[in-house]
Amino acid sequence: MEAQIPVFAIVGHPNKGKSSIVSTLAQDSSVSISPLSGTTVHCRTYPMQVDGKELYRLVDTPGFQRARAAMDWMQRHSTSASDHVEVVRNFVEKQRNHQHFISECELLTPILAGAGILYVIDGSIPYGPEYDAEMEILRWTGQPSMALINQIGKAEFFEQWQQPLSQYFKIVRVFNAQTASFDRQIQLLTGFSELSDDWHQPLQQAADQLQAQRRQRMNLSARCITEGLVNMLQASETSNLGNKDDQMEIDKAAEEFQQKLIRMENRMRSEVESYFNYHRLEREEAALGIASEDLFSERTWKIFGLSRDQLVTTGMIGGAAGGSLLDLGSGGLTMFLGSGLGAIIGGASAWFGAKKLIGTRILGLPMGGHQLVVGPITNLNFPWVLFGRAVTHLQLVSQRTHAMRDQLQIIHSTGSDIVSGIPSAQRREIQRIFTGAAKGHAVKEEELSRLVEVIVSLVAKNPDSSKRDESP
Ligand SMILES: Nc1nc2c(ncn2[C@@H]2O[C@H](COP(=O)(O)OP(=O)(O)O)[C@@H](O)[C@H]2O)c(=O)[nH]1
Ligand SMILES: [Mg+2]
Repeated sequence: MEAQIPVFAIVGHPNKGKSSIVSTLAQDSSVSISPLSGTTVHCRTYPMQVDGKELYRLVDTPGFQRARAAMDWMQRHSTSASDHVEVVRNFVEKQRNHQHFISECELLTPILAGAGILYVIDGSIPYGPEYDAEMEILRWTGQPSMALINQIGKAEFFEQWQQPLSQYFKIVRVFNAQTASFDRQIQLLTGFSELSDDWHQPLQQAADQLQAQRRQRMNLSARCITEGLVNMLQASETSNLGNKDDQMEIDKAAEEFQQKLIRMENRMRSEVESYFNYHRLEREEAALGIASEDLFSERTWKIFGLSRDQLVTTGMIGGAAGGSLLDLGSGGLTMFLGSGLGAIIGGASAWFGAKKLIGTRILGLPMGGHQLVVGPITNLNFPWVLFGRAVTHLQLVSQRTHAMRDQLQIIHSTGSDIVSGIPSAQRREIQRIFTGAAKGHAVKEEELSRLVEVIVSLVAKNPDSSKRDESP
C-alpha cells in the first residue's frame, strides 16, 4: 500500500500568521498573506513537493469566527466524551449551509477528513479565555495536534501562553513564521511524527528528503557562483575603433563592459534564488557609500577584499609590490566598493582613470582600423569583492522563508568577515584559482569543486541569525 501523505490543517484566530506558516512550510511565495483579517474564506491546499514527489500537504484555513457559540452548540448536543468526534461531524453537517458558522465548518472539514492540526497563536499578544473554545473544539476532533506560538509584534507573552496551550496540546513550540530556520522546520516535522503512528514514517522520510534537497540547493548555488565568478573574471568587451583616439568609442566600450558584468552578476543572483524556489524576488544590493577619503584606509580594504597584508600573504604579490597595490587598488575600490557593482555607471572615465585595473588593449586589425578590448579586470581584489558579495547573497537567500515578502536587502557592511574568516592557506589556494582564471587559463574541474566546497562550508559556518527561534 502506498504510504499516506500527511496533511496539516493550519488553524487559529484570524490574522495570527496561519497563511505565513503555510507559506514557510510549503516553501511557496504564492500563498496570500495579508494584514487584513478574514482574507482567507475558503480552505486552500498547498502541496510540498521534492523532485515531483509530494511529501506532505498544508491546508490554509479561514480563522475561527464564532468558536464560543460553536462550542455551546456542541456541548448541548453531547452526552459524553465518547461522542465528541461524532458531535463535531454533526455540527459541520448541520451548519454547513448556514452563514453563521461558515468559517468553523470550512476549517473543520479537512480535520474531520484526517488532517493533523497546527494551531497558531500570536505570542506577542496576551492569552485570553476567548481562545479556550477554539482549542476545545480542536481537541474534540481527536486529531493529532501541535500548538505553534508565532510572534507578530515585538512583545512576548510566551510564558503566559504555555500553561493554557499545554492543557490542550501535547507539543507546544515557538515557531516564528518569518524567521524560522530550516532546522526549526525539520524539528516541527519530526516532532509531529511522534504524534501519529501512521505519519511517523512518511514525516521522517519527508525530513530526510528536505535535508537532502537543501544540501543539493547549496551545492548547485555554490557551483553557480563559482562558474559565474570565473566567467566574470574572464569577461572582456571587444569593439572596433575607426580611429585609435576615438574617446567616445572607448567610453562606450567601457560602459558596455560594466553593463556586461552587472548582468552576469544579476544572472548569478537570480539562479541562486531560483534553486531556493524564489522566482521573482525583489532584490536590493545596497551601495556601500564609502567616502573617497576613506578609500585608502585598512578598514575599506577589509569590507570585502583582502587587506594589504592578506594579499601579501597570499603570495600573489611580494612585499615590495605592496606599496604599489594602493595605487592599484584605489580605482577598483572606487568602482566596486564605493558604489556597488549595481551602481558604477556614470563614470566610464573612472575606468580609464584606473586603466591599470582593467586590461585595455588596442589592437591593429589586418584590414585597417583598430580593435579595442576592454577587460578582463586585473585588480587582485576584484574576485574577492565578487566572492564576498555572492556568498553574502547565498547566506541571505538560504536563511529566508517564503513568508517574508519584503525585498531582499543585501547590506554589505564592514562587519562582513566572510573573506577574512577563510584560513590563509585556503585563501592562497583560492587566490591562485582566481588569478589563473583572470589570466584566461582554463579552470580545472578539481579547482571548481574546491571552490564549491569552500563556499558551502562558509555558508554552513554562518548559521541562522534567528535567535528568537528557540524552544520555550
Ligand atoms: N513580524 C511578523 N509578522 C508576521 C508573522 N507572521 C505573520 N505576520 C503578519 O501578520 C499578518 C497576518 O498574517 P497571515 O499569515 O496572513 O495571518 P492569517 O490571517 O492567520 O492567515 C500579516 O500582515 C503578516 O505579515 C511573523 O512571524 N512575524
Ligand atoms: Mg490567512
